[in-house]
Amino acid sequence: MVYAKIINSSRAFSASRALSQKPYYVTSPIFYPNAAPHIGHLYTLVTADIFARQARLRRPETPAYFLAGTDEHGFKIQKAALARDLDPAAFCDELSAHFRKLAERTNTSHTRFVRTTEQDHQTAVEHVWRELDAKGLIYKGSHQGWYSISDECFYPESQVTRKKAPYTMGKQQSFVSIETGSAVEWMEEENYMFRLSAFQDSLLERYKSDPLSIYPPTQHADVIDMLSQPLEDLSISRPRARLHWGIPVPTDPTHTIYVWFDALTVYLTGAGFPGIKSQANPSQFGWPPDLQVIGKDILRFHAIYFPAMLQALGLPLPKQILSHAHWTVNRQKMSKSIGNVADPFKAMDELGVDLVRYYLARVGGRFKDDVGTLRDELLIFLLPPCGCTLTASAKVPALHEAVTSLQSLSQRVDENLQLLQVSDALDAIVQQLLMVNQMLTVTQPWSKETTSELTEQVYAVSIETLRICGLLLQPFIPSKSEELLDALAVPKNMRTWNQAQLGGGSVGDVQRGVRLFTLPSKSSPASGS
Ligand code: ME8
Repeated sequence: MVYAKIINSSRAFSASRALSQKPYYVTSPIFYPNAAPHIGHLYTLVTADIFARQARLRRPETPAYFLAGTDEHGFKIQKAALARDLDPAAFCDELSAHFRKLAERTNTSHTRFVRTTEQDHQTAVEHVWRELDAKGLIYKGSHQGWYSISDECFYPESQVTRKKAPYTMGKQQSFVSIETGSAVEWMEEENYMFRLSAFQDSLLERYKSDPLSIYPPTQHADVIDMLSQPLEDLSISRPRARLHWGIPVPTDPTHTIYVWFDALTVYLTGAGFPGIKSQANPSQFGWPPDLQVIGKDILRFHAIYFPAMLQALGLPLPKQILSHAHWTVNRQKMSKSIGNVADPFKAMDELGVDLVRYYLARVGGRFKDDVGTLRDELLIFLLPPCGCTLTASAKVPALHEAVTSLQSLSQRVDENLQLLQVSDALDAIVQQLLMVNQMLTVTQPWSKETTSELTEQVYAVSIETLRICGLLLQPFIPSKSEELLDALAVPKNMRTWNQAQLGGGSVGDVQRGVRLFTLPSKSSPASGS
């Protein structure tokens, strides 16, 4: 019921998005370069890329910024570098390059790839710290709790459980996070704290009043739940003696800034912060993000910590978060730390970039364990017409059905994307192609028994379908759709979203799309015999 309401309000929302003249800004999380990337990272990148590309097609005259990058500080990286006996900076240089290569190989259209070890990012983080400090929102306190190095965060007592080591009769046990299963250790130290609790009410109010701000709705509800419990202040520094790999606290070099405080600021770095604050029109650089694509594991950081930091800075909040599920192996999250990963480079070597992109976008909502089923999914396109015998009277209705559906296709794809339902958007295009395939089977334009007028219309509809689907597929499979549009001789300047309308562009010398508007009525005898 709640979701029905959301969908109803989506039209107004779409209209407001469509009218905004601000550059579009989409972000992916910045990845820990503690090990090579896996298919989960690629999924996030491809999802964000689909939105960036679609934004450019919808408003070709307005820039669309897309931030990606690597999150290079913190215990996790310090530990991983130590394990390889490498200096953390050299370690990050090597691993960050893998993530950049992944983004490039996959054809993602990011406009910035920020490494948190870059100077302009460090400047932005220091600026945020100083500003919050000046506002009295940072104080020194003694903090204790269960810290997970793998997740780089503290967990409250209620979120931790004992885990007995196998075959030790319970004599050996460790403590783990209930949510992620990651090992936690007790830490007690003096930290700088951010007054997160001061923002509890305003954030709760914000999410209650904006059901579209987090997708899916279950996660929107989770955030409301989290904000309905008492919110503790956040520890945002570690003693430098324990954590040396990070940005020093500008006012106290014996402390290192907490890696999440540092990492979340990257979204501001990517939009030109702190320079944007002094500009007359800061939104010209894209701020705030229109969409933040994240895995559900980092929802709390993006839906609570970062918006609180922004409210503290007096900056507008990101408009929407798309919090996706995880790719799993044997029901366990695919993870660099566990090592149960599927290699995206191998998948792309074997299957090609666009096939992998297609698979991720199409089945992303359903989450298979690996990419092994990809070929099966794609076989559907290669199936020959079914060859079943159909009556002549079915011919014109099949044509009508295909045309009617084609007329509303771009709107349906658009609506699904605006509702952040990527796989439904792609599915609508695939269903249209299947429908036209079926139309060809039914109308049999190659048969002598089909009138030449109907044959011509069927071919025109088929080509128009390929043109429109080619345009709409651009965000999902950019190379293959380009090949298709080139083959159809669709001019490069006629490949925008607006042109994905029936009769909205010329296809080589096939100008017959116009005739589609004068189709015979469903019951017309022109249906062929
Ligand atoms: O959390 N399935 O980095 P990270 C789907 N540096 N997506 C997955 C996935 C899986 N099994 N595993 C990872 C961090 N991802 C922080 C982020 S942002 C300021 C800092 C995707 O390398 C998913 O989007 O552990 C997840 O949120 C992201 O990779 C980050 O992974």
